[in-house]
Amino acid sequence: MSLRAQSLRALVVALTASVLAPLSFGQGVAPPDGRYEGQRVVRVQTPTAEEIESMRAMGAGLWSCSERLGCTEYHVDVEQFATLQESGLQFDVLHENVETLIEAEFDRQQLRGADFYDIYRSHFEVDQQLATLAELRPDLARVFVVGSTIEGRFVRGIHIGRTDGERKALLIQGCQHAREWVTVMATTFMAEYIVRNADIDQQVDDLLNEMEFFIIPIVNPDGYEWTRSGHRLWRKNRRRHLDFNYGVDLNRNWGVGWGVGSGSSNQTISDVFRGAAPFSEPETRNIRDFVARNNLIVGHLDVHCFSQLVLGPWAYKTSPAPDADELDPVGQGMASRMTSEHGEAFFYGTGGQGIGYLAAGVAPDWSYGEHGARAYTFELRDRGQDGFLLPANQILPASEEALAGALHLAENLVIPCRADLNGDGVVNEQDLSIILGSWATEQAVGDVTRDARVGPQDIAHLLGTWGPCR
Ligand code: 0X9
Ligand code: ZN
Repeated sequence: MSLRAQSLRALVVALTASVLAPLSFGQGVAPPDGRYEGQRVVRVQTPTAEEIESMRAMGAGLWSCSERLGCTEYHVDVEQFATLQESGLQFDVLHENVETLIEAEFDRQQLRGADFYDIYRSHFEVDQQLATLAELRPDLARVFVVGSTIEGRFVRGIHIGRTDGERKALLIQGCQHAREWVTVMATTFMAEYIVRNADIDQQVDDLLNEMEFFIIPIVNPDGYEWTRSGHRLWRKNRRRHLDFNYGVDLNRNWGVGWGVGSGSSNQTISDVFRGAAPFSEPETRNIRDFVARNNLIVGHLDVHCFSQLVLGPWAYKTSPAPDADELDPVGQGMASRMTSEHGEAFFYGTGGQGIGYLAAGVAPDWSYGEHGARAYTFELRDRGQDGFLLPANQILPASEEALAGALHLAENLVIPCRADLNGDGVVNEQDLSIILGSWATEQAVGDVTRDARVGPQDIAHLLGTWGPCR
């Protein structure tokens, strides 16, 4: 090869490598590099703001999702631990070494031939899994691209719905926060369960007659792959700021409640940095535009971890949502369905109460405030023991809990319309006469309560949902 051809080839190789570099096709997790060596996880008694302030002054890293009055978990290095010991604050050590937890996670990730849900999967593997599901049931499922990220990755989702007409839809998304690995698996699991059980599980089969699902397992693939390459506790996306800090908290970047009060930060270094403006980030903008194009989205589930909570609007203020009467019982119902799954307790609350702090500019506040969607946050397992480093053998039970909650929401999205028997968008006397007719002739069409008979209970249901059907 001539010298010129050689250097041309080198140039092409270098260019290709630099274009591909930010895109990860890999499947593995980077081996632990000692970055978290010697860090302890401690649960500190924080009965007043004073203790929280001392921990801040120490520079301790937050392990729990937020600082709470009562107790708060932190990860502290050796020096901070020594300061803590001398401080007189009350605390327990939950883990002696964060690095050991990350090593254990890494070891498990090496399992070969593991079932998909036995280990945490890469962005690439999740996309492959969605494609496999779509191939399995082309009549029911297709992969869609929501848009791309700052580093040029595609954000993909799966649309599950029968093709014989349009129906109301539930949007489910995971992994706005990079380190919340179990949310990637749980949302993929939901998609898989719905696709594979469409004709087997009666509840799913019935639901698909009435609605569709859009499931986006990884809203923040740049951040997710960053956590898989060694920065395990990274939360934000990977925007580079002019001051060389990185990242916007995508769940502070949505357009309702953005920047209000103390529920986010204007400091680029903060883990809850809200971005320069609402929807400054492609990851949130893409979903905003996607929802605007799909006016049938009436429910929205934003899946996070950890704390075992279901949270309803509002997150940015303490006042009750205008539809709290309707939203709260459904939220309670989800929490109790999730609890029943494996006996792990889940609780329902709204921003101020449930989680103990206000969060401004979160996704469900936007979809509820802007579109009237029934919108909730899930905080999956656990309650702080392993936190974001949830052992992979809990992926399946955590996913089953998430699925149970999501199906309960889905049920409740369609219930108000079950009595709209002629499908004209309003429950009225015409539907009543259909029920009366089917009661007389013993036809199933009037069985809006799905109890295998037509009777007064169906009329009561119809009267309860009288009027325009959401
Ligand atoms: O702070 C957040 O964005 C969420 N918690 S997390 O630990 N996963 O980061 C909670 C959002 C709060 N949402 C509501 N209160 N609805
Ligand atoms: Zn989160």
